[in-house]
Amino acid sequence: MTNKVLTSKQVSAYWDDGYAFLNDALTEEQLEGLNRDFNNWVDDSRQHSEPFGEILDGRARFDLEVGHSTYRPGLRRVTSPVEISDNYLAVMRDNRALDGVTQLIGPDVEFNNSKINAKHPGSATEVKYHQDFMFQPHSNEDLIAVLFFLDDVTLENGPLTVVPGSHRGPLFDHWHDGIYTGAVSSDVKAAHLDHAIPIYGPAGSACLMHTRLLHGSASNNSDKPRTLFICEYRAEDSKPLQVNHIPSRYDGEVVRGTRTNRVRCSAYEMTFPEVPTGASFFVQQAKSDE
Ligand SMILES: O=C(O)CCC(=O)C(=O)O
Repeated sequence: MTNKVLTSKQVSAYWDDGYAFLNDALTEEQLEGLNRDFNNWVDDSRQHSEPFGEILDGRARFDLEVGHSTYRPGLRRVTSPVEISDNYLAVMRDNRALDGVTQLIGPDVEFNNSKINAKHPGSATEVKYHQDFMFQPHSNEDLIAVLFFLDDVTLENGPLTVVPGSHRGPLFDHWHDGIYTGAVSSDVKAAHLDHAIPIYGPAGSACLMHTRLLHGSASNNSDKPRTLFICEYRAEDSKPLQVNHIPSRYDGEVVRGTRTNRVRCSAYEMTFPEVPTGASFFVQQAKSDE
């Protein structure tokens, strides 16, 4: 039986607003393990000047931001950390937020993909406004991204910002002038920015986010890091319609409930995204000034 970590008020707020915030989504031991491995990867990155490592489709696993150096490492993305760390794999398979995901879209839940997004102190890295679903069309929209806070997230260190209720609105095109930018147009952004709110809280907490929710995040203007471990899950009857943009050998592993071999379809239209060739979606988002 699933632990009910979300109150019924939080469950209905999730469907109204498109997100839920959960304190203590990680145990102290889990948090320590994740941070220890991440800090080791940051240390490894000091020896590299280009994105390095390799994921299943041959792209780099570790992505570096502009200005990265031995003395000021800028490791901004680790793709699919669950494949190279027992700590990340164990958390992906079992954590308190997954109980919340199961309450929302269960009982049968599959793993979709995972990544780390890091903004080091003073990092210029920002995430342009987008909807995750536009990177990963599925037969229905019961997909949730769990964004685990590996550091305290504050208003200054580049918190996630979300537009509450936008998951109930349109799917916005992420193609502009024939280029897949992985972001909404500047007009769409401008129309929603006033409604965006920051999500912040202590290390170990998590935000559970609907796949259609419009969101982004600004650069880190503080002297503290902001690191997120992002794990995406889907209802087991939500079938992918395109290759996973973050492939891993754990794609489709049932993490709660059972395999039903059923497919459920919802009605929507969109243009297929571009299959990425760069080390992360930061490369796609850099293709436009939108
Ligand atoms: O790192 C962030 O602030 C947001 C992450 C995000 O939107 C994503 O990776 O889809």
